[in-house]
Amino acid sequence: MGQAFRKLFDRFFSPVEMRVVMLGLDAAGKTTILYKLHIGEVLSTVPTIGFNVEKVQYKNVVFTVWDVGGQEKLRPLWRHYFSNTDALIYVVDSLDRERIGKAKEEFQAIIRDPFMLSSVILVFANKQDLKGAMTPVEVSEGLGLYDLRNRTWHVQETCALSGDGLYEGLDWLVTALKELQVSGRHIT
Ligand code: G3D
Ligand code: MG
Repeated sequence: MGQAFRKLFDRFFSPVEMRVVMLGLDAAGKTTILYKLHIGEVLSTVPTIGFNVEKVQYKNVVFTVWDVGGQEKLRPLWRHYFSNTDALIYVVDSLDRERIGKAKEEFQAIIRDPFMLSSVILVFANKQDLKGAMTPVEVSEGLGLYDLRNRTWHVQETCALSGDGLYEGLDWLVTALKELQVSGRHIT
């Protein structure tokens, strides 16, 4: 996984830093994904602002990761991490039907943030190995993706434990980012 991932991002290489934020409710699988990618040492910090941020960098690509949900008061502080975000990866626990409404609420707040308006959106419908998991279509409906206008998005089925789907999702992301850069829509 790590090697394939590095090859993928080498293809994308640009001297400009690329910022990816990976968000989702707690227990969605974000930390598992970060480690599964094997792209570097995961640095975990608990800033004084009160939420735990994980960070990993591979060449010009910086991933920052944190849990969302139940922290409306902290939202204004996210801005610090949102500025110049090229891509959002939103991770959903596909088995957690009870909290898909909460996942949607947080997701919609994030993508409407002015700093997020130009970022492409990759959704990982995670935990597909579990019986009863929501399908990608159900996750898309659950998050309200079909109602989005003028946004580039994609839902990828994943199993973070095995790594299934992670590479395919990131491959889509790299291609989408390249297209945006070529079309000049992308502001860095
Ligand atoms: P988070 O960082 O989004 O909070 P974690 O989520 O990466 O900590 O994962 C939460 C739990 O879900 C972990 O279990 C992890 O092993 C499990 N998990 C993550 N991805 C998958 C998946 O694709 N399939 C299955 N079956 N489980 C997954 P524990 O037991 O360690 O809390
Ligand atoms: Mg975590």
